[in-house]
Amino acid sequence: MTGKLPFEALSVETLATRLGTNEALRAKIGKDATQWKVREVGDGNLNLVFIVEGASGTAVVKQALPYVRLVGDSWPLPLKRSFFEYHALTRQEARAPGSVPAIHHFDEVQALIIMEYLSPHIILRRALIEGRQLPNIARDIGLFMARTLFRGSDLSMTARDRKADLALFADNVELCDITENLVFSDPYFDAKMNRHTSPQLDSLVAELRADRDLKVEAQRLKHIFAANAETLLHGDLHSGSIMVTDTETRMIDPEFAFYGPMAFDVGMLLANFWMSFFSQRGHEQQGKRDAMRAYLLDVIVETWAVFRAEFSHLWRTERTGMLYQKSLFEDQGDRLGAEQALDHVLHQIWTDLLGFAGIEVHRRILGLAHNADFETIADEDLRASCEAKALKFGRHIAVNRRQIHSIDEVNNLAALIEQESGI
Ligand code: SR1
Ligand code: MG
Repeated sequence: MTGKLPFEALSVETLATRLGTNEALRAKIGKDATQWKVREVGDGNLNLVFIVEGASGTAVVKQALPYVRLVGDSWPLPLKRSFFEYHALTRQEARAPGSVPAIHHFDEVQALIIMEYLSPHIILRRALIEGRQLPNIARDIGLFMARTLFRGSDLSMTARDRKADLALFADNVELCDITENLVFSDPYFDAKMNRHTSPQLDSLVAELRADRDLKVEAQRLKHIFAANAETLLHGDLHSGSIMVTDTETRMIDPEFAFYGPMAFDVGMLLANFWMSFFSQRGHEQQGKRDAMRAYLLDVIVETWAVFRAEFSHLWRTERTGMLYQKSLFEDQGDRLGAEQALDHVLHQIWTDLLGFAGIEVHRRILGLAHNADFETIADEDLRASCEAKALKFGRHIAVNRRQIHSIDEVNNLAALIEQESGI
């Protein structure tokens, strides 16, 4: 396939013919394309994902479609998201080596990325639904977030480089627009594509949509999301964007990458752990989930601790950007000043991440894009009960985020709400 042919979506039937001359793919999986076995495995909301197995290896071919796969061609979406995904992956690999799949080839016109086939990795969300306890995820994800968020910001980059990147990713308008609407606004009014478990949640949903404090807070968070171009975000860092084995963790799918507030990635990620926590009761028929719930709360504590520790380490050792310059602090013998500033920055991330986490929980239950943690609970009353607790929790942490001081406080609240009956 040459970059000059116009875009055409691949299919299981056409992939080998169309990519049979692609040198990068041939080198990875074998030159005889007649031997290739192709499967389409995309289960996300947006793209095609093929696994291509040849005589000497396997690779993944991910291709964007000119519309939202979840909804269909009535919702057009630019192919250029593949460009942003490719550029985000290269930056993430440079800033947090080994944390993303290796890229073998990128074709901008065909909006496709040929990348490493991760095996035996599975999607983290699926592992958590199955009740699997992965020992390394907190450390791996905490390090990934600290490294990518710190090293993509004015704390580390030269102002010129960061501004060039800011300009590059500023064009990811349509994917930001999805987040701006689906995460921050749609859940809080009767938007067309919203859905929720009904009738069980109807009265709680009406209550939340009439909740002025919550709506104002959601809009303040949207304001921060849109106006605080602090660092290159993954932009969609939920448990469906992470692949795991018992020992390995890789972040995938950064097509929503753009310059935004550090707290967004951290908040979205932790929200997905809290949602997994609230959904466990719905999966209990496959075995008691008390240990799994305890594990998830531990993962949340550890992720935040690792993030803080690594971010602090980078602050002390790699603060080469224009913000909080060493010339103002350490070089003047004022190490305490640098630590004071670090506390301010971490405190801001903490306060904002609680807000982002709260509304991420809401949008996965009230909006268009739900998650399998709750969706796979077949008993609708049980599902609604898990969702209602998560909604209550989300509301509390979003609205009270400035008054909450520790992760233990949040986890205690989650445990308390989870044990309530009659919700
Ligand atoms: C229409 S896209 C819906 C959601 O899927 C993606 O994974 C993002 O989370 C987006 O909000
Ligand atoms: Mg995705």
